[in-house]
Amino acid sequence: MSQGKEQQPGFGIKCKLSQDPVDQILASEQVFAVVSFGDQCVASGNSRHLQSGLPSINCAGLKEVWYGDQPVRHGITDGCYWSGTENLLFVALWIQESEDGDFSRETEQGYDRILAFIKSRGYPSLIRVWNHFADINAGADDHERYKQFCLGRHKALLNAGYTKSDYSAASAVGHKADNTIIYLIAGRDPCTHFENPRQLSAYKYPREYGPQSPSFARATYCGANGSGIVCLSGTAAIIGHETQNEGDLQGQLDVTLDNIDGLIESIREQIKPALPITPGVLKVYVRHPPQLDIIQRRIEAHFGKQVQTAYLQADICRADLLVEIEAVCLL
Ligand code: 3EB
Repeated sequence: MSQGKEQQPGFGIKCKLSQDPVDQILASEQVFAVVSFGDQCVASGNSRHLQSGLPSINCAGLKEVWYGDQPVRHGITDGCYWSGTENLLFVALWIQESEDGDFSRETEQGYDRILAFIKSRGYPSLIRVWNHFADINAGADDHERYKQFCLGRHKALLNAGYTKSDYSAASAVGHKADNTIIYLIAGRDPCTHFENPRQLSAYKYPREYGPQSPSFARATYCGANGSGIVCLSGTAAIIGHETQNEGDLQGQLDVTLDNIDGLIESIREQIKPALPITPGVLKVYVRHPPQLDIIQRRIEAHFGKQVQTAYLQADICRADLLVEIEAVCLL
């Protein structure tokens, strides 16, 4: 692939972890958003500062920062906290649950709103979506909140005209805070989504996992001329559609890391970049914080200590999963 081609402006999106103060980070006009890791899941007065409700286990004041390559415009419209460049739009939305509300319906309404917003602004293409809410494993059988979430998300995607081929990389993990947050990156132009050869597509999961299979892709590539980013979805110890190594942390890490390697290799074969695809930032969702040491040792041995990694306390969407890993890869 030839290098040094004129890149379309606005695809120079980057993700980094930082412990700098929020105000200092936001002093840059090229910052789309700062996501603070902590136990609050709330909007702040600033459209570019998000609190996701997931605490870092080992690093106080850690933040995820998304940068563009030109100044962003930003604001708050219809409950959507947004920032954008010519090609990319970053949007966050919080949903306040009512006491006796229907979580599936509330999810659908939140998604309806955020999808309508990205469409109206001219950025209909989903690149990466994060979903965090409380008590993800609460509720029996089909009433489990993750399953209710999957129903609501899917209805809204359907309402807005999105089908399987439009599904993007995503994560859905639980926090212990009050509100639901949905945040996403959307693009003006279509991007490329990938599945994992080791896993059944989530949208094809059989009925035993709930009334509505989860609507997401295993990875999304957004860029041009072989540059850009590849976002890997939250990845766990699932082969085909089945959880592997229940109750066995090392065994789950083995499968999860193999899944990530297999996914990256499959993407590389398909987009054939001149350079390898390497994780630049990892987020590791840890169900039991006392297991951090084992997990961290394993991740550092696999990816190297230089890869920026956030270890976050979170409940994984299947009660039998202990750990889930997502990545933003650079080309
Ligand atoms: C899995 O592979 C684990 O519902 O958006 C991973 C990433 C998972 C995203 C989602 C769920 C989601 O099925 C769970």
